[in-house]
Amino acid sequence: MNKQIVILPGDGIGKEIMDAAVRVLQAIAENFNHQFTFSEHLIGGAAIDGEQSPLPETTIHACKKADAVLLGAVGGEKWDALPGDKRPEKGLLGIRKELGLFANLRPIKAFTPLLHASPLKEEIVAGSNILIVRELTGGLYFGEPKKRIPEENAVVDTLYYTRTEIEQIVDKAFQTARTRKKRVTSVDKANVLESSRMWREVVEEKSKQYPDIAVDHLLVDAAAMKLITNPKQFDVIVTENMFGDILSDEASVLTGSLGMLPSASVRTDGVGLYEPVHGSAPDIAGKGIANPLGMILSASSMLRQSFGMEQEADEIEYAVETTLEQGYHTPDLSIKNGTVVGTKQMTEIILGNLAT
Ligand code: GGG
Repeated sequence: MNKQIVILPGDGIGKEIMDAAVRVLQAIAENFNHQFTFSEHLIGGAAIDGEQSPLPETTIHACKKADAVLLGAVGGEKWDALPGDKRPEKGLLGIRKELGLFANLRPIKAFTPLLHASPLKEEIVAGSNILIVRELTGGLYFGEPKKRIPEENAVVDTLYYTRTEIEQIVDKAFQTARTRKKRVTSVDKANVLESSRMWREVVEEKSKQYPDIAVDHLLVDAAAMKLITNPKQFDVIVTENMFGDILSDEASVLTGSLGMLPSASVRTDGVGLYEPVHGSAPDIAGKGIANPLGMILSASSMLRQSFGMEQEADEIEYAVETTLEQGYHTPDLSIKNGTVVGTKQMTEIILGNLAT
């Protein structure tokens, strides 16, 4: 197959981890006789420096024409003083909106060799396998007004959702649950927020169309507690934009490191965007020690979800798992009697573990 892939390395460790993912994809292309063409574009702080905009038109145009988009990470101290609408993060939010990517799928799987890497007890973590379905183009991140009000020395952000937006993400969660253990937990704050009360109504209504799926509701505070005390109770979690962002970082504790988590941002059809959950980690950028696994697993998710390449995706996941079983890990993780390696060495070992 011929596929055009746009790569947006972004900032901080973005370039290092993107190099790792591209090398793995090139090896897969060779092994399976595919042709992947990569075209690199600017986003985030790198785009502010190069093009005076966190999301240049050329980047939007290239992403819309591509078969899939891979993104590293955005942000960094250098751009922290900029106003909200000019910051690197605006580029990330903007490209999700431009591409209509309303669903962000964040799988959280506890790999057996990493059970000791989690600060939680092994019996709590072992066997956890959760998918957080985060709404991605609405809520507090996008609602207007969103501004400072100098005359009142005050500030406002708006949590706005249309019923249609809630329906489409809830549908996505139910449909995805059909491919898993058929359990959906909807997370909200319905005891306080009007938006959450509508969210709950929609989940109840939609659940009638999916009688094969078990549904329950949890308040976000309770969900945060249960994620680290009884994670095995969860299969699919569906929630609004900000709750999903926070809960998935918390859930990364189950895997041993935020660097392990991949994500897929998708819509009903068309181009998807794949990126690790973590940010640009400026403190370790350029040191060659970033964990490339969240990025590599995002590339594997791209092969599976955008290109239907199941065997190719399985092969990458197998190579990642084998590498961890062999005890290799970056410094953010720990494995009993393991070997600490840098980003490039980790990538070489994964390449060596791909079947040829
Ligand atoms: N790879 C993800 C990334 O760069 N995250 C930084 C960030 O700004 N995240 C906000 C979000 O995911 O909504």
